[in-house]
Amino acid sequence: MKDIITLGDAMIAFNPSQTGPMKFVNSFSKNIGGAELNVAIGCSRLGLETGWISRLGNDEFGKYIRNFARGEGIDVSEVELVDGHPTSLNFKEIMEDGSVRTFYYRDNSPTLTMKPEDLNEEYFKQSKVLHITGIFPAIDEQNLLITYKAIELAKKYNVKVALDPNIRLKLWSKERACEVLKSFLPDVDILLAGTEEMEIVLGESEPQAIIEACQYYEIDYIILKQGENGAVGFHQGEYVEAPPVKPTKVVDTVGAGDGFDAGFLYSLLNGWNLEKSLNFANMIGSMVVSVKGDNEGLPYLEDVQMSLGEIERIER
Ligand code: KDG
Repeated sequence: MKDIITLGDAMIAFNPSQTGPMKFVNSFSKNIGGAELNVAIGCSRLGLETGWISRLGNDEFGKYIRNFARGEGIDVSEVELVDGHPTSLNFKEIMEDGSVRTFYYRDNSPTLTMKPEDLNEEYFKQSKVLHITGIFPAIDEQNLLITYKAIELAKKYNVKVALDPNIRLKLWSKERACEVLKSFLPDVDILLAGTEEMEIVLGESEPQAIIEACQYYEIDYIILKQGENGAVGFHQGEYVEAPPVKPTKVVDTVGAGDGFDAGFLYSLLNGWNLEKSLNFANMIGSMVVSVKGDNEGLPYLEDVQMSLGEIERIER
């Protein structure tokens, strides 16, 4: 049985060895990115059983990513290496203040070789949560059809659907993102969204107004990530505001939302209340931003417990 399964494209993420405009950066380190894979890594490090559905290029980078995911304890039996589509890439630019720009090289993503009928029904039957984001369907219309099929299978087998809109305007327009993400909402059980993303989807910018609008879609958990302002959540009439956790240092904000998602999904599967879940997820988000890389800062369970002061840190 899997706790969480995810569906998405992953990339080799080239991180600059220095801050400043990318055109003047001379060396990059080879890392791995991909929002859905990041969530699977985060969940796996916390101790959940995870699975990732994807396609990678049948090349050195594809093999590297698959091995990495496998090494993180993620089930990769639904990840195939395909010919004719090189593994996707992205290059990051990080400025002194920690702000980031990403440059994608993924027009020919290996996931374009997938079809809705490639989804393995058995995989869904044996899972508790399907985590999807707006990135995979933004890559191509075919990926959108695969996402709809994944949702259909999740509903068929009573698998909870978690959605992080993860709106990437380099991949689609605001109008298209709004249209597609709205079409998912009636089937979403757990919404893990940035407040500003919901402004694009629902036209509301205040948490209370967003929550009200989401109730129309009968979303069980409505969670709004507010970055340095913490998070708010709504579940069965209970509204909780969770304060932010100040990171030791902001080095790289990419992946913080994925870390938050992993923390929240872990909490949920452990039956924790909303307040404890939000605080735990916020802590992970703040831990991720203090490490360079999309998933390098994702903590193991004991790291979070130490940061929350629940267990003692023994240095030597
Ligand atoms: O959420 C982090 C992701 O944005 C990053 O790992 C790369 O998937 C990625 C994307 O499409 O930007």
